[in-house]
Order: sequence, then C-alpha cells, then structure tokens
Amino acid sequence: MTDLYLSAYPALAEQLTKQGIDVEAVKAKLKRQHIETPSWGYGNSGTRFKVFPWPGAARDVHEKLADAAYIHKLTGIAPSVALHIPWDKTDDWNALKQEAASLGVSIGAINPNVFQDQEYKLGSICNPSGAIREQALAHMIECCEIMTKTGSTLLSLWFADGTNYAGQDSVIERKHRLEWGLKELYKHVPANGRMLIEYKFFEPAFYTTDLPDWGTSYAMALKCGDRAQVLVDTGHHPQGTNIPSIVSFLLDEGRLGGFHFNARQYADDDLIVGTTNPFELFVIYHELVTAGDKANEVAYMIDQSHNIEPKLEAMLQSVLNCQVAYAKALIVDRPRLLESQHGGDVLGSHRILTSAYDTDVRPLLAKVREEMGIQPDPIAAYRADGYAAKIAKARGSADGSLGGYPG
Ligand code: AFD
Ligand code: MN
Ligand code: MN
Repeated sequence: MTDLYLSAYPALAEQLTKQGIDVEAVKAKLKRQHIETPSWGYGNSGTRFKVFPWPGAARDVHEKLADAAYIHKLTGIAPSVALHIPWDKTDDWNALKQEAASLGVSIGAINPNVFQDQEYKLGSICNPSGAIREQALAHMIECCEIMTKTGSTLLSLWFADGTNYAGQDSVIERKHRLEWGLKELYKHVPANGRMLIEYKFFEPAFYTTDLPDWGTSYAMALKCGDRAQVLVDTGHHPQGTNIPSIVSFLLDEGRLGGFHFNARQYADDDLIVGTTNPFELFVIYHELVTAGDKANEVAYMIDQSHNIEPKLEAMLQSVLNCQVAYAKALIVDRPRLLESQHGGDVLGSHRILTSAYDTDVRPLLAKVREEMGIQPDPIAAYRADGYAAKIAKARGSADGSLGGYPG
C-alpha cells in the first residue's frame, strides 16, 4: 500500500497545483502539525462497570512517557504529552522533564484532578464547604507550580461540579464560588502560561453542571483575563450541537485555547478521534485554517481512554485521523470559496468545501512522512514492529486503573 500511495503522489500534486494550491506550503504546514497525547490514554482504564487490564498498559508516568514517545516516533507530529496530577506525580520534576526530552517529547498540559477525592463528592471549587473549595484551589495552585518546573505552558481545567436535584444547592452561589475559584487560580498561572477552561453539559452531575457549555466557559474566561481561554472537548456537547461554529466564534474572539479531541456517538464516549465524525473534524480544521494567525496558539490535545481496543494503535489512529482532517482542510480552495460565498452561491460554496473533503490525501501524507524521514504508513510500521509485544511481555497485565479513569 505504501508504494501505491507514494506512486500516486505526483498526480495528486499536479492536480492540486492546477487548482492553485501551493503544495510545498501545504507539506510544510503538515510537517509542523502538533497533536498532544494524554498520559491517561496509555494506562489501564475502564467503564463504570469494569476495568479490562490491557497487556502492556503503562503502569507509571515513565512508561506513559515512553509510549507517548513511541507514538511520536511513528507519526512525527505528537511531540508532547499531557499529565494528570496526582496520577503522574513525581518527586523530581526536573528529572521527569529531562527524561521526556531524552525520549524526544516534552511535557504538555498539566491537568489537575479535583474530582477523585472523597471530599469532592459535592464538587470542588463550587462545593458548599469553604474548606473544600480552598483544598481544590490549593491543588490547582500546586499544578501551576508544576507547570513552572516542567516547562508546561498550559493549565487544563475540568470540573466535575454540579448538582443532581433541583434545590440541592444554590445555583447562583455555585456560580459565585466558581468565579472566585477561577479568578484566584488565574493569579497563579505562570506569566508565559494559559489557563484553559473545559466545559461539559452533563456527567457526573445530572441536573445542573457548573460549567455546562462554551458560553459559560467563555464568560468565566472574560472575567479572569486574556490568558484564560476555552477548551473544547469534542465529546462534551448535546447531540446535534454545531461544534465548528463554536470553534469559529471562539477563534475570532481570541478565546479558543485548545481542544480535547475524541469521538462520541451518544455521550462522553471518548472513542478514537474522527471515527464517528470525520466530516465534523474536517470542518473544525477548516475553520482553524480559515482563521489563519488567530489559530496560532491553539493547543491540539487528544482526550481518550481506550478500554477494549489496543491502546497504542488507538492513539496512533487518532493522531493520524487529525492529520487527515488537517490535510484536507489545507487544500480547500479558499479564494474561490470566499468569492462563491459572497456571490450567495449556496451549493456551489458547499461543493468547494466537500471537494477538498472528498480528496484522497493519503498520497500527500505518505510523501510528507517520507520527507520527514519516518515510515510512510505508520499503522503498517506499528503492526510490523515489536513494540506492543515487547511491552506486553515486560509489563504484563496489571490490575486496577493505575493512573487512568477507573471503572
Ligand atoms: C473527564 C472529563 C473531561 C476531562 C478529563 C480531564 O470528561 O474530558 O478533560 O476528565 O481529567 O474525563
Ligand atoms: Mn476532556
Ligand atoms: Mn470527557
């Protein structure tokens, strides 16, 4: 297949050039793509019902870094790894930073965990107890210190806060507590760092959620300051929500901080990126490319926990699906699209977009990888080499979740 894709490249390049696309510029952009993988995607995790131990799943932060480095080696575009605290806590952050660098990756977003301790049963910074709110804040401030020690520039916040029953707590008071907590925390974010506020419309709370949607995250970000932005997790919306339009609004306002990519069919399913929603993923990337420089700082992160599928292959596929979507977005004929839009041509405009989506970009990506000095077909390379078998043998099947989402 690899040869087939590479040999199809000249014809594709010629066709794109005829359409006015600067193929060399497209390739240069593809080589600079950066998708961050999550440490928690490499450890065991499960559903609410069961953790199925995966042979070779990473058992500690060192093994997670090694696996992330392996995905980067195969793809060339996954050079950083997000950490979850305290799951990935270590005594020596400098040593961990060096260890990552020696593996060819860097430490990406720091994710505080204010949902797993017993105290957080009624929430973290929105908890009715002032002492628990302070405890949550102190943990997140510690995460800001970890950012400085690891060289991370992103604090990525997600709260499990909400209520299950009408009248359970004062929604207004919870809003005030949220605002207090975020503003206090913002003071501690390193000067070169950003604070990303994630939202999710339900779960684990089922009646109200304190940060249910992008509008709430956006409003909170405005109250905090310029370096507070919204994080869009593609799995966190009600059915039918138009995510690309949220993306374009936030981009234009300078408040799109980053993504947690995954796919969902029903709720927050955390499936491989682009498996249920390839067109949506493409349109998201189209909005990003269209926004030009306004998208420069956006952080592209994967947020998935694979429970029944091979973890490394699933992560690899996710990175590759982002690459395909980006490549297709880069070959949209934007000048012609704009002209068509201004002329009010409804279907003509739509077709200009779908014509890029319908293009088989696999030859282009094979060429890009060849030029980057990596295997043109990363899935074939993964299946042919012995890394997964080697770690399965060395690590075995551990019990429990070990730094991932428990069942
Ligand atoms: C939870 C949330 C969310 C968040 C993650 C971070 O659903 O996706 O990003 O925790 O800890 O899974
Ligand atoms: Mn997420
Ligand atoms: Mn989620």
